[in-house]
Amino acid sequence: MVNHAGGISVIAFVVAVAVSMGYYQFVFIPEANAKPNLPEEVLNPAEALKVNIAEGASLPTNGQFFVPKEARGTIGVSNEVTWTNADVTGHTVTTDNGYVDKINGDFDSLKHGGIIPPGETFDFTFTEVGEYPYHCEPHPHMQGVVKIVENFA
Ligand SMILES: [Cu+2]
Repeated sequence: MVNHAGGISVIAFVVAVAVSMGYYQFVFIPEANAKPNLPEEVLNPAEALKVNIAEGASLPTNGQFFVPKEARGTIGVSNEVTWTNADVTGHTVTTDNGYVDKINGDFDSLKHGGIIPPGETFDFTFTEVGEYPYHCEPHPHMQGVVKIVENFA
């Protein structure tokens, strides 16, 4: 009587490894790289935070630049920000750390139409919780941060 149990378990092990590698390569990685499937209220929140780009903001002595300097929103409620340029000079809203939103791309007005002209607005929706520091590219003394927090409702 020959015992085949050893040989069978080696074959079973090889098959299991092959299957899990295939799953990782052809199912797990493509899903991890795909755009996340997010609820409508995160993609299009009911409210947008308002940040004013102050008149005279291009001058470091102005004291007021992005107002409020810290804008705090809630995911699924107010995770969108509208910047309004109330100055007579063009400005940008540009990420400090190269942040790229999985849905809406680069957090940088320069990648979405360029410098914000006087009287115009720039809008960005953050689809994940986090802290997003930013500045104005031509005027690096202009600094702000958007904080998107969890919805505990
Ligand atoms: Cu500026």
